[in-house]
Amino acid sequence: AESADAAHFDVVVVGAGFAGMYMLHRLRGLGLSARVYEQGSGVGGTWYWNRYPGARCDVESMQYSYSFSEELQHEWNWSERYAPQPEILQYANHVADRFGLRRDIQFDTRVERAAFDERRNLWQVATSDGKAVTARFVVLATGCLSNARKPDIRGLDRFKGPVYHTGHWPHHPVDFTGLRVGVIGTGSSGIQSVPVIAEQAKHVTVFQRTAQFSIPARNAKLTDEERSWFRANYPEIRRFAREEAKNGIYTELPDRGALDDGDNERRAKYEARWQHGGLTFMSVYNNLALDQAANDTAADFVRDKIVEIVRDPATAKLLTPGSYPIGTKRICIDTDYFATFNRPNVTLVDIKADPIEEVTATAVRSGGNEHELDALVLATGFDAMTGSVAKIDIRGRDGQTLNQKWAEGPRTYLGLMSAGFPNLFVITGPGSPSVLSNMIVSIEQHVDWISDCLVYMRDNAVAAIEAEEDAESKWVAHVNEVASATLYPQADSWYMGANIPGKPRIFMPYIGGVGPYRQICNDVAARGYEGFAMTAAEAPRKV
Ligand code: NA7
Repeated sequence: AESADAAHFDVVVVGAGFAGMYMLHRLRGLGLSARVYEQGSGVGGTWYWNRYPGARCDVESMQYSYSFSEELQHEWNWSERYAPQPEILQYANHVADRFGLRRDIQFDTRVERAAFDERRNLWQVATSDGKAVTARFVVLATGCLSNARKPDIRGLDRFKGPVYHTGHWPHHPVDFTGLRVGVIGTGSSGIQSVPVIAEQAKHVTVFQRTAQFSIPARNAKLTDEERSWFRANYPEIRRFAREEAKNGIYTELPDRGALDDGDNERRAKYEARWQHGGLTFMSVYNNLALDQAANDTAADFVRDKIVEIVRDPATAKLLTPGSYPIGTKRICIDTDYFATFNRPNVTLVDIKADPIEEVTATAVRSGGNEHELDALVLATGFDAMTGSVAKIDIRGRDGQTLNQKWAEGPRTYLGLMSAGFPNLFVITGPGSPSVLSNMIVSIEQHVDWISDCLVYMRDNAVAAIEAEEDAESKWVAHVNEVASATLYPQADSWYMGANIPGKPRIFMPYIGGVGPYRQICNDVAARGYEGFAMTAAEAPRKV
């Protein structure tokens, strides 16, 4: 509490989502002073902003939760297999209260500028409340999917009715009863919200640019038995998620490729996972992300399901994805998405064939057709992974900005630091498994690594740590090389920055797997932070 008014902190953390909260908790444990700045009025990050109808995590609740506190994981009762957004936000608030985090978090405040003072090895941080503080370290816990992007659609500002973005949903309840609602975008957010909105609205018009693959969630209430099973098995489940799972999720690891099985056997396996529901559909086989022919078998299975579910053949055809390998855009997890198009009050509009020409005061016009609407929902996604960082004016050595440095795409060493920006850490940054993993597993790993690094620096009287250019270049090359051995770069995905006009096309996350990645990070630390340059603190002068 004392440090609240001080102008200097050991660490400034940007963002009070799951990354910022755990970082703060660890810093406290190390006896370091910290201030967290959060632009929202509460904790939770992406779960604070994404309040759209039907919002859920696509990782199961019992796994999408912190593991750092035994008590926490035993006392919190998740109600459903996939927690709805309000419950995840409640959990974030519970964590903030339980660990007394709020007293070091300043809400409603953006970090606008951070400049490194090379002479003093200090960051000067300016915030939106007009104040300035200094800190030895800055940690960017700014999140990967929290920077909602408003699309450049002509006339959008002229629309008379309300316009909502799924990623920036109002705090008050939105009632669509009796309204004609247009939803633009069919990624996870569109796919989760359309069925819920369709139950309430008079009519829903879905504007689809790219048809997406989606797997049923099979959401259900969690039973006491299920919760107990998880709790009893948590040590192994968490260990597996950290060390063995590619994506930080406890599941069976496939030992066969899709083409190793005959047609019937393969179909039966896909069917079993389809019935089970959720993300593990993509780990039926070990080569779905690697081999086009293998991938086709999974894609065809899902295509057949869509045709089975959707009654109108023309609509079914439009909803059938064809332009990219399954899984290379993030797979969607839905509840009744495809079946929703059997409702009489839901219409699908193909804006690939007939792009939106403009929005008028009362309609969206595409292909010369006016679709009359009372409200618009933009489910158009995020400037992912780098968008929130890019909004901050970050200046490292020689006044170079991070945006200048990342103009051709983000460059990091291990996703943790960028050369030329000493004492600046990123949590789940580009170049780390991040969005290809269970985010909480990756967050905990980064926060623990950074915490250990700070202890090392303290014990060894190190004033500044910085990624070396050479190590960074090698890491960037490695990240690219691993990605290009997969089918992922084939899709126009937000992983590739392809959803933002003008954004460099680079596969941003590290696809080598959370287990191997953790090992690499641990090895680097064990070798005295290999690839990082350390500046010694000046020895105290003798008097
Ligand atoms: P996504 O996955 O980026 O989806 C955005 C959707 O909006 C997608 O269907 C886009 O079509 C569409 N889109 C984007 N811009 C436009 C414009 N200008 N006009 C028409 N349609 C557009 O975002 P989500 O919020 O659904 O999900 C993001 C992640 O959050 C998700 O993967 C989970 O990890 C959680 P496109 O496919 O680009 O043709």
